[in-house]
Amino acid sequence: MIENSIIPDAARAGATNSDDVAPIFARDFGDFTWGAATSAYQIEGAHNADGKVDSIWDTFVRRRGKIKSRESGAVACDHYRRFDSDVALMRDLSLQAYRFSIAWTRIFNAPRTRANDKGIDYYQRLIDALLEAGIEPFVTLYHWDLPQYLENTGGWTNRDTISYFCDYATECARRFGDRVRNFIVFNEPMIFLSLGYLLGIHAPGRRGFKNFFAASHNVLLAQAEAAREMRRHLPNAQIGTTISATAAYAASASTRDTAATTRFDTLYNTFYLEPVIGRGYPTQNFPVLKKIEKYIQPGDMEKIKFDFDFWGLNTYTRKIVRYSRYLPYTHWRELKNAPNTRATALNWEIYPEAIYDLLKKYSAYPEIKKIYITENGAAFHDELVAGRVADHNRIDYLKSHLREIARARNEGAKVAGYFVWSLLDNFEWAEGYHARFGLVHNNFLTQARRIKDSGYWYRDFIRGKTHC
Ligand code: IFM
Repeated sequence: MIENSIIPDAARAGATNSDDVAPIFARDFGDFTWGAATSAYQIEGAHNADGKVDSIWDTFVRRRGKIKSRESGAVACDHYRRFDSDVALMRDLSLQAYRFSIAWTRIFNAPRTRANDKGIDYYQRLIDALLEAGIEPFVTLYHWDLPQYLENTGGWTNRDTISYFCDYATECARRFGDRVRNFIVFNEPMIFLSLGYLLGIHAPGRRGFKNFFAASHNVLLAQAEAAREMRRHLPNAQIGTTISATAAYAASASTRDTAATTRFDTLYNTFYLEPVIGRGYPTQNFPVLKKIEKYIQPGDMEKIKFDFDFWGLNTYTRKIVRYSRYLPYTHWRELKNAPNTRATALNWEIYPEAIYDLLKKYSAYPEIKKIYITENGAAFHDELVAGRVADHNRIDYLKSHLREIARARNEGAKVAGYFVWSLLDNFEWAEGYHARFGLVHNNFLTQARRIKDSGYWYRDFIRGKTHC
């Protein structure tokens, strides 16, 4: 939990949002990287092109009732075929960096086989186009799209998947490491493991503690083993990994509410961090998490550690947490957004101070050397009217969050860059296409792209012509 922060709201010193605050320009952030992010399944489409096989998301979207409006990422933004013009858009936006993920199923289309040259070639061309445009690639190895052939043998619940992941990471290091300096091993373990292995609402649709804890432990082992392989092959690369983070505030100062908030914070914010930095699983105050111990083999807690060059944080909103005697295991409930608070199209409360609190929280870990905000942004019901998307709500969101990042950085937070989620409107998993996060609007029927007002604002901000 964020210490001493009980529903802080307007009382918080330094809270921004008023009009009479001093302007902050990109240059005020000093040496900082400005980018945007996407992931393979959410934008590439071309789901069976050039030797690509099914991932768990290709199969999951075919299951009735799993995705709103029965949509899928089979075509998505067709970025696989349009990456050249999308890189031109990134250049128009003056992006300095672009975070994207590699689809494992384009690289290896069967277990223990030769890598698929066409898949490799696609990413090499994308990377070359980025470098040519002066845009630094930040490459995520795993953004949730496990090969279905591995799911068929147990997926992340099977320890054998660790060595398959290491082979894949090694291949990426060998084939892309000559031109990529920044790698991110996993995207948001907490999210894909809880939604995909505990609650069954994301791929692969499994449920229950057994799946969740076995998969969680194996993912963290795979993360460290793969990172070690990559560092061995690429001693000069920056190897990082990305976690999701949600600032949690207690609904009251009562002991029960603060203890519930600590449990929430443990699961959401530290469970997938602390073992990696050598502190072990933080199970002390949250008994159900001890179930993971059943999956720990001798030597694992050494193997699970890795000294990452940077940590990516993805963060969007906050939660206010209250104790609940009725909810088993966690004994908390998240309060609904208060009526007077602003929220996005996914009803995520807009609370910029959360990013400040999180940056302070993670910067306090001596083991964390550097942080990138690898995702932050907002979904709104954007409309293209007479060729323009006037998404001023998104501009406000970005400005208010950037101001909080500047505040944290001025106070010593180790943050070195910011990536808007997302470059393009894209496939928002179980939500389908209705949640538009892009700086660039996409017409999913024609694939016509249009830079939104927020994209122009971000471009001008990066160029130093406007401020937040
Ligand atoms: O779209 C997702 C992304 O894939 C992972 N982080 C959160 C985003 C918005 O929900």
